[in-house]
Amino acid sequence: MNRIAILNGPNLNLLGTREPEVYGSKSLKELEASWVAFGELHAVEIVCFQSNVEGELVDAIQDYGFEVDAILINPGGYTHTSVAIRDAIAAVDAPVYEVHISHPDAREDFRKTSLVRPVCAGAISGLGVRGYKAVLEVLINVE
Ligand code: CA2
Repeated sequence: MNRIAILNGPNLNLLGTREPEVYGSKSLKELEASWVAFGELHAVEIVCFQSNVEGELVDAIQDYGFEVDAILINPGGYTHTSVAIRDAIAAVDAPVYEVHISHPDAREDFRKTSLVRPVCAGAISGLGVRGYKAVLEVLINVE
């Protein structure tokens, strides 16, 4: 595992500003810096990208999906709606892991369907923002 991309979708740029009981108190910038530093400790390059725009996430999946060894993606609200993001995940070589901070299955009914999960290699939810690093630990095979 030499290079991993972490992609975050709509509204995740607001992390740390509202609803800390659901989404934690750290900003996305702080979290991204901690993931990059964790990768550096283990000689793995971590690249991070966030967009509120569906097509930009599709572009990022296509761009990184043939370059990196794995992708972590939190598609935010697009998880439940985006055929385009699902199709992009299915089209690339890199295994893609779905990450959610909250546990959408235990929330509103409209969050109970994930269009991306069937084409992902794995998924984690409900463990707060620590879920991202938990996936990194498994992929890099360290704690
Ligand atoms: O639990 C997750 O990670 C979600 O992907 C978060 C999405 C939601 O639509 C999904 O159903 C589950 C929403 C992200 C909103 O992020 C905010 C962060 C801070 C303040 C307000 C919103």
